[in-house]
Amino acid sequence: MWDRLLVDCRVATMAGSPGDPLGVIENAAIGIQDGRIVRVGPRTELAGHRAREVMPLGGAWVTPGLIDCHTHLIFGGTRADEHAMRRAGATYEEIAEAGGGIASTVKRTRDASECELLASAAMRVDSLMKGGVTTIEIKSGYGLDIEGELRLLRCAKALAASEAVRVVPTLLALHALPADWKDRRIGYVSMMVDELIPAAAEAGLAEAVDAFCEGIAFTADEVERLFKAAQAHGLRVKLHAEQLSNRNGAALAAKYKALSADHLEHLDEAGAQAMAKAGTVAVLLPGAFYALQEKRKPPVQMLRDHGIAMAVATDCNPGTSPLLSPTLAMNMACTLFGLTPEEALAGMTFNAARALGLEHEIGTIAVGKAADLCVWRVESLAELGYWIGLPGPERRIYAGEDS
Ligand code: DI6
Ligand code: FE
Repeated sequence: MWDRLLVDCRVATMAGSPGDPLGVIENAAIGIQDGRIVRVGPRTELAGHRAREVMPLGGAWVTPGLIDCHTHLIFGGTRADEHAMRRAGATYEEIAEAGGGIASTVKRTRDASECELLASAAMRVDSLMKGGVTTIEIKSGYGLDIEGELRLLRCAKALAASEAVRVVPTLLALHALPADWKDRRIGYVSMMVDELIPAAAEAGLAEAVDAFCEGIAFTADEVERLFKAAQAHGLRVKLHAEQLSNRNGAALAAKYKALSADHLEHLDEAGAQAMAKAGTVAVLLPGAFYALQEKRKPPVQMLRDHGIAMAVATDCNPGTSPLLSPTLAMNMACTLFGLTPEEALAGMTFNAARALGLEHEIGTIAVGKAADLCVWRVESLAELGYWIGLPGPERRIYAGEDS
């Protein structure tokens, strides 16, 4: 006997075909046992099965639980003051060069106790969960020294234990050069490459390694040193690439078989070709584009032409994307970047799973996968990309349980 049987629903498995990208099953049923999906199909095919709990869903839509594959949500303080400065005309780069930006969050993060960090991060996680998220990637990157970065990864682990959500920790090892290392760039990169990566890998605190490849951050050569070390320690890589300018980050990411290259507003043809060849996912972050009031959009048609998978994420962070809603991220991906609602939903399910290297476990409704599901009281799933501020699903099921 199964634990649960969801009936009277329409299912988007997200494991469809080019002609039916949502993989729709009308009048469907989903069997759940031990937190996993054991059957999905038309109800008539599941008719003989019994379950301890039968849940009639009154014709609602069921999708995989949403996956937010790019966040930086553990940090101290906020940057609401910079939001005001930017409204008065200052640019993100100007604020960063004047000692604000990431450096100011680093200070607030260092000053915060672990308890304070966890409490404020839990509020952000809860908001994303209410929006339908069942898996969250969380990057470090506001420590900027060995202990500070490891501390953030330990916080991510603590959140994973306390919240009903899967947390995927990423070591963002090269995010910003601290002011006191200004004249010692090479030494700083060496510290992260030679000490931080081995320490994080040995402690099992990170699934992947990330960096910010940008004029105000790190060069492609510096990032390459980091990627070599990550690979030597068995960690996958991903990269903040071509956000504010083109630094050949996408091609570098592809060279190291990165799971994803993220942002990509300034991606060029060569970068796209390299990503397509390597199977690197493009993670689009409309919250940062919106908050920075950028003009240049990621080349979505170029990504489509190359068959590059597109994911969508909140980039939840205090500086460039204080975005707490996955449904708003999907709406913005449609309205600002021109994704179809189906692409936006694939971007927060199947393609987001690929961006985390977890496509065998989550991202579609299929036998053997985790029973992470959202039940949406909508007429059509196009509404997920349509409402501006849809609060979230009617039910969110994580590992087979409502939460
Ligand atoms: N790119 C971003 O958009 C964030 N980090 C990064 O590498 C910004 C983080 C911040 O401003 O605090
Ligand atoms: Fe980011």
